Amino acid sequence: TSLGNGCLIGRRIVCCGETGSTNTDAFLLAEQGAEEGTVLLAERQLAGKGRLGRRWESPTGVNLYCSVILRPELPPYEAPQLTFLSAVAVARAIQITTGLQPAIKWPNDLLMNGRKVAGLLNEMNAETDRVGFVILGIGVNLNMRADQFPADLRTPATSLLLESGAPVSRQLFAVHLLRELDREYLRFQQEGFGPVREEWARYCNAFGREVQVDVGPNSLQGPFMGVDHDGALLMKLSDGRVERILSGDVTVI
Ligand code: BT5
Repeated sequence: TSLGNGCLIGRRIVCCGETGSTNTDAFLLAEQGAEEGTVLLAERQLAGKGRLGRRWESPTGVNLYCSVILRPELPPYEAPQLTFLSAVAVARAIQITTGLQPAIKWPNDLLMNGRKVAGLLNEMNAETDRVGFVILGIGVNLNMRADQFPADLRTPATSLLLESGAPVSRQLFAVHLLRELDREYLRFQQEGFGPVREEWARYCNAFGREVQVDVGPNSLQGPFMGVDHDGALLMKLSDGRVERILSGDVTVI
């Protein structure tokens, strides 16, 4: 299938019933030369991946598991900009399909009422000075019921069904998501990171607010100032210095 309408993203869509991880499949396809804009969708993932070796719960038929192959002309350190781009596209697709506004939690979570409804996992293949390809991995809990979450995720996680009370069509959600991704990617190529960063800030749950960031055993507090060109979180410390944080856990206080 293909999304048509001259879109780059979704000009080829590969759907499968069951797979290990759509990101792993997309990575292999990209290595074999699959064109930019190729999208993989699965009904179910047996080994859905989160970051840092974590697991992404991927039950059959109820959610969206999607990976998109991009070949941007970017230096590798700027590739994280695409995570912000996909976060904005997912936020918009959620807003269009449910009428509810999600919040983006740096760096890669989408929340509704403080609970995680979607996660992003971007993987890249890069040489030293340029990106070969990036896989945008997107998991959105659409129609997952409370009893389909493992017990430890029932409080921290949610789905669009649980938040809005109405089921969301997977096809419709996918169409909106791919359209928004396409639009944002085109604008990103023409205008750079600026507009994505601005849009991201509108959805961010912490922008300008006092946050605590836990980095390993250390914890820092201060106002969340924004994100840098490489995706680093910028926060102002009490001595006025601006600290760049590349990975950590953010809590709004
Ligand atoms: C993520 O990792 O949030 C990235 C998730 C990316 C999933 C997509 S699905 C399509 C593509 N193919 C893949 O194999 N992956 C991508 P992270 O920030 O590390 O969050 C993982 C943590 O979120 C887990 O340790 C759980 O605590 C929680 N979690 C797991 N499954 C969840 C779910 N379905 N909904 C909400 N939270 C979940």
